[in-house]
Amino acid sequence: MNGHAEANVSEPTILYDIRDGIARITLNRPDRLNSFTAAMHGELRAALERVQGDKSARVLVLTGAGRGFCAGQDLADRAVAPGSAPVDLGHSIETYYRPLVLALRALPMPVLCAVNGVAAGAGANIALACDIVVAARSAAFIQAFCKIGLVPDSGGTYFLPRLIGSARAMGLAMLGDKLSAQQAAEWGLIWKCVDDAAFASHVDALLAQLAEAPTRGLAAIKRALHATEGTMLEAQLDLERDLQRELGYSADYREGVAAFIAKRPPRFTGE
Ligand code: T3D
Repeated sequence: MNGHAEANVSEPTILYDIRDGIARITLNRPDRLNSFTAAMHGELRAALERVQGDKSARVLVLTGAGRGFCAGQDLADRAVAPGSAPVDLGHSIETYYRPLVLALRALPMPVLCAVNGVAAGAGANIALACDIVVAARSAAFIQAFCKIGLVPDSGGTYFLPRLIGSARAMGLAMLGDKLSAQQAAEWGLIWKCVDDAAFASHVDALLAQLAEAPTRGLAAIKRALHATEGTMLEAQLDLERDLQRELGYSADYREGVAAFIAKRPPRFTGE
């Protein structure tokens, strides 16, 4: 059930595009600050499967249409008014948010989140699940869950203390304050805050750089850094050895070394 009529029922809630190795996914419900409906989750999942299956994709960017990035769950997508039948939110997390976070983390390429505007609730934490987060100066991050009696989901309770420490994580999660993009960058929650006027060109430059990088090497970096969250030093050293062995056989490694020796720019193919 949707409490709001969509502005245009034929408008896709997810826009997908791939060009020059850059896959772009745009959350596209701008009038509702790109909040998630079941339909949008379905379209997003299909788009992520397209990226996964497209051998030409070497970087993914996730962003939002309009003035917001994503306001989390669409609170009007189903009836939760007092007196109505209770909703099983565990089912929603299991079906939609948990697989989404895991899919973003597992993609074997860098995932850049271009936070163009406010990121609230699950919208904030889905941004944090991406590998590199760049935010426009006018954007903000809000752990809005406490305002409606919920716990940060989509990995929020995991990412926040790891990125900014438990004191700040607890404050954000319990108070639900708006954290400016600039403060988020200063705290180490995100990679960078960029002036609005320079945001699009900055994101494009990063995407071009990532799309021309040794993709397998970047995927291995992602895997190794994620693994530190559950391993001890010895296991991590083993993983680094295994990844390095694998990458040593890659065409991009050979190209990188040959380019260095020849003092010319490398031409990586992602192989
Ligand atoms: O439920 C489950 O399945 C479990 C999973 C939960 C995950 C979650 O994400 S729970 C948290 C849900 N999100 C929120 O609680 C955030 C709600 N939104 C806000 O607090 C504010 O909209 C913002 C702080 C994000 C932005 O404020 P502002 O003043 O810039 O914009 P606005 O005027 O509030 O919003 C613009 C429109 O978008 C407005 O509609 P209107 O008045 O123009 O018709 C507003 O109602 C709508 N909107 C914004 N967020 C949501 C939303 N509509 C539905 N659901 C939303 N989350």
